[in-house]
Formats: sequence, structure tokens, C-alpha cells
Amino acid sequence: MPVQPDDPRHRLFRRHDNNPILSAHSWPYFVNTVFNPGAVRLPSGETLLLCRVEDCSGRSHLTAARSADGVSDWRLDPRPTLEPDAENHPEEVWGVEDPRVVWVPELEKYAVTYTCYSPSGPGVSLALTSDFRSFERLGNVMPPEDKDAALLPRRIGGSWAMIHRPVPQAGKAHIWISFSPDLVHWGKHTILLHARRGPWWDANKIGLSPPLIETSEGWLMLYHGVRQTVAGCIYRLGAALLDLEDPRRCLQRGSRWIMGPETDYERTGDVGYVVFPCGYTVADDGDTINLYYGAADTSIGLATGSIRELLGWLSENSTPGDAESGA
Ligand code: BMA
Repeated sequence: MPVQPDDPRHRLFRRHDNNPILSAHSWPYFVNTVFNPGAVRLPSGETLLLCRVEDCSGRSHLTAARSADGVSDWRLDPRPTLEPDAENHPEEVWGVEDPRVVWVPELEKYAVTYTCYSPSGPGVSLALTSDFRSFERLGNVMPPEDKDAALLPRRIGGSWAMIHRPVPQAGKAHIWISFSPDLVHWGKHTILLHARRGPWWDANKIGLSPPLIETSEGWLMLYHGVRQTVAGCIYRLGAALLDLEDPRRCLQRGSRWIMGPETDYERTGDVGYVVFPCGYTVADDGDTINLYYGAADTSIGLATGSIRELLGWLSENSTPGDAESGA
């Protein structure tokens, strides 16, 4: 019988002993919670987390945290790094949330996709930055209701590509991909991965977690599945592999989740039973992946895995038909 990857005997992601590595207590100003950070490794080798920070009004902004080892001695911006700009961007009037950060070599800039929240619902906004101090806002690129978006780091067939998760009024919440000539106008909207149905851990509602991970075998996609139960939702993490040249083609999709809420800090908090990664860094060995995740919408955890092991697990735990399936 194959081993369950979230089984303590064989984990694809191992939690850091210092978890949670960041929480509201670490913050230089008074906040309610910090969670769901985007992540990058800066040219200096430092890790930068762009953290979602919820204040005591309930609205969120983003604040940068920098650390030499990606684990400890975080230097936090003394003030919010990216705040809602309600005057120029009314789509952000209720806050900005859940950033995903991607380095785009062609632009020599980082692309930050984040949830912009307003009375119309959550949508997707895009901003560019080179230093995480000033941001060029391209505005609301996917109208509500839509979230969980990340740009691909390079063009596909000449077009920019973005993965995102619209929620239609009828039907389930699947993962989509859209294309653009200029990062502003988006089209060719296509479903990339269907939510499964019935008892599955990823039934009815799924969404991209961190940005795609480029490997020689394809784009490795970590995505969350939301299991709705009478006691509430459980947010878990799964994996799929997309074709490198045509990421609309899903090559493999794991049947089981690879990480779920298990520790006290993941099960207890403002929203319990949630692990929600929005960013990762890759170590110098090119294989070790440091996954940064929101725990129970309250604090930030770090879990470490191996890209090679993830690909190996996927090839052994993906059954034919899983790829497109709503099974
Ligand atoms: C999702 C997002 C995340 C949040 C999660 C659990 O819909 O809004 O920001 O972590 O719900 O509450």
C-alpha cells in the first residue's frame, strides 16, 4: 500500500522546528494576524516575504520581511509596504490580500499579483516592483470574483500567461489560465484544472497556491483544495504537473493531498484547519524548496521539501484520467 505523504513516516514537506516563524507578536506595529506570504530570494541571497497583515479593522495590507537565512532574524518594514490605495484604485477599498511574487527576467522586475477586495467582491490586481519600496500598479486585471493568481515568469508562445481562480455564480471553482499581449488585457480564458466532485479532498473548490515551479519535466503546480464539511472548511495542498510549452495541458495530478492542517497552530486560529502557501524559495542546490504558508489565517509557517521527490511522488501517484478530471 502506498504511503500517505502527509503521514509522519514519509512527508513530502517537513515543518520547521521554529514554526510558526512569524506572527502578530513579531510585528513592529499593532496588528491582528500575519499570514499567506508571497516569497522570493533577492539577488543578495536574502529571503523576502511579502506578508498579508490583517489589522484590527479586519482589512489587510502587505508588509515586507527580510531575513538572511529565511528562518530567523526577520527585519520588518516599520510601516505597511503596499497599502490599499482606495482613491486611485477603488477595487482595493476593502484591502489587499494573498500576494504571489514572481521574478520576470524580461521586465527585470518582480510581478506581484494580489487579491483586491471591494464591495464588488475579491478580484485580482497586478503590480510591478524592482525593490519592494515603490510599486507600479497595473490595476485590476481579473474582475470579481477571482483570486489565487500568479503570473508565469516568461511568455508562452509570445503571450504572458496568468493562472487564477474565478468563482462563477453557477458551478464550481476551477483553476483557469489566461493570456495577454501586454499584462493589462487578458483573454483566451481556459480551464486548466477542474475541482473534483463528491468526497474528494479537492472537491468543488480549488485554487493555485504559490507561483508555478519550473522544472525540466514541466511546471510543478502546488494547489489548494477546499473540503467543505458540516464543521467548516479544511484547506489542504496537492500537486500537479503542467506541460512546459503548453501549460494548459495537465500531465499529472496527484490523487491525494500532500500537506494538510495538522499542528495546533494550523488547526487553531482565526480560521482553523487552514494551510495556505503563497510563496516558496529554492535553495542553492536547485532542489530544496522552502514553502512559506499561512497557518489558520493567523501566523506564518515554513515547510521544506525536495522538488525531485515531489516529481517522483507525482509520477507514482497520478492515475490516468486524473489530469483533467472532475473524477
Ligand atoms: C481563502 C482566502 C485565503 C484564506 C482562506 C482561508 O478564500 O481568502 O486568504 O487564507 O480562504 O480562510
